[in-house]
Amino acid sequence: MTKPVLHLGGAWSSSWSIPGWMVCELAGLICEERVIYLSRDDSKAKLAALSPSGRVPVLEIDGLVLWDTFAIAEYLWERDPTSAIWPADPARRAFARSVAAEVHGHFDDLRAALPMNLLKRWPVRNGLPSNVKLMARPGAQASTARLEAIWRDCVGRWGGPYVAGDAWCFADAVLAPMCSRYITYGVELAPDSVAFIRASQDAPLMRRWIARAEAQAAEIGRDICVAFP
Ligand SMILES: N[C@@H](CCC(=O)N[C@@H](CS)C(=O)NCC(=O)O)C(=O)O
Repeated sequence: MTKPVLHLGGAWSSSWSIPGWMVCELAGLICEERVIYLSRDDSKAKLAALSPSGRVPVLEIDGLVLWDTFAIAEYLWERDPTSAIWPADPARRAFARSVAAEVHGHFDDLRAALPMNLLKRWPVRNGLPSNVKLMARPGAQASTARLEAIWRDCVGRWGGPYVAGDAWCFADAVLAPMCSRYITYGVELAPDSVAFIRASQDAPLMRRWIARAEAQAAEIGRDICVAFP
């Protein structure tokens, strides 16, 4: 059987590559990983050649091309419904799916206001706008308030530290890049939000992903990584 191929962007800035990679890990899928750095002259052509949407992550598996993180998650879950992608308990699973679907389908304003960069720390250098200005961008405050309500609901219902209790699932993988933004830009949040974010960024899969970003920075140059996006 042909080995599945997972196409990813640069680890420090490709936010959707995080759940794309993590869901393969949660499924225990052994696959070949290929990285396309998204800011290069030939990036668009490379993406167009492999992805119908021109975006990553993309998983080639069983003769199929899957080009969206949610589609990848559900396909791998159907292959093995005992995997850790979703909680085993139906109520937790329904809740986790609701969180993942909301975060997957919305929050474009926040993604634009606070671009993900796992290696950058605010302030990086003089001349960049302050995080106060970033948080004044359209929708940033309202989206942050909604995320804080989601995190509070997760911990209130299931006891934390993750979305549906103490087992990391796909919903945590979808939230992880959102959580990282508040660390990157040093945005002050309520103590319970800080605790949720800290648990998310300290989770074993996230630590492995951040280590990958560090390794890419060592190879490409940290200055280049913190300058993009
Ligand atoms: N809804 C898609 C979003 C994928 C997406 O937007 N990927 C970004 C990278 S994080 C991308 O490939 N952008 C193309 C580019 O920057 O040229 C998913 O869930 O996979």
